[in-house]
Amino acid sequence: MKSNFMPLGPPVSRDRVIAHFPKWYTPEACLHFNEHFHGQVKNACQQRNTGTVGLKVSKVVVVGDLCVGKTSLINRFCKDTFDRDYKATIGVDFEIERFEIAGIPYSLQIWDTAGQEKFKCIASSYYRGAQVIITAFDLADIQTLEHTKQWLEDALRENEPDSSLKFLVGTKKDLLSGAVCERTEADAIRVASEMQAEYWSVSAKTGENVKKFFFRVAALTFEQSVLQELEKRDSCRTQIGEGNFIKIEGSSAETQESSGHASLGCC
Ligand SMILES: Nc1nc2c(ncn2[C@@H]2O[C@H](COP(=O)(O)OP(=O)(O)OP(=O)(O)O)[C@@H](O)[C@H]2O)c(=O)[nH]1
Ligand SMILES: [Mg+2]
Repeated sequence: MKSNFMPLGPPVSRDRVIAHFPKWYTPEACLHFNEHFHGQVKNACQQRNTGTVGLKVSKVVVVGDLCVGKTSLINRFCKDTFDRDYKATIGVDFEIERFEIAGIPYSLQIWDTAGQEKFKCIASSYYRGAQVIITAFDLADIQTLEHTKQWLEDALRENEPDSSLKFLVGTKKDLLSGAVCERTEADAIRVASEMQAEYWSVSAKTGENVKKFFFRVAALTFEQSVLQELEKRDSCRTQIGEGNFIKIEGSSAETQESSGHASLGCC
């Protein structure tokens, strides 16, 4: 069954087109090593057979201590801006980013949450339904790395087990260099492995790795969405047989007609 879907809104900007699978930051803490889209995903995209994935908006939440640079990271990617002055996020905010991945439109809704304790209650009510959880810390402030496990735990509590892709991001890479940077990264990679998260170091100030990071997030999320769609379709495979009755694979001719409607409903 081919999807004849029409993407909504203006065309996707050329610098949001992802044709090749983006690479990890470090193989020591990455979600998978594949250098290409999964075979089934590639086929589905080539045949424009990705179902509702092109209409989907996947939710990404960014959490972490105050002042670690969550808003700056999002603003660098979404608006290509950087502000040296700190303006605390109050509650939550979000941006929608539209991509074209392997020829299929795909959108991320990126939620920026407040790190200040007094806003935590409001922010945490937006954690639910996150397909991606990005936990950020400041590479120049090691204490913020120590708090990342708690931030992740809080976000996971609001979501189904194993339903979210996890990323650990060290921000303000421009402030560190040499041995200090290497030592902090090594600590962060260890924490990321324990969290089963993919690790990235970025700088919102210089823009280093920011686009690469969000492309990786978008591609991994897209691939997961397509695989889930294909799996859902497989587990509920129906076909219209001769004589216009619903035929369900593996069931007898008698039960085919009686259970056909229920099965169609779940597809
Ligand atoms: N040098 C440097 N400074 C940064 C970078 N990213 C953010 N900052 C600065 O760090 C401060 C805090 O940045 P924000 O992005 O507002 O931090 P936040 O995590 O959103 O803070 P809350 O909204 O309070 O949770 C600001 O003064 C930024 O200019 C970076 O990559 N390099
Ligand atoms: Mg903020």
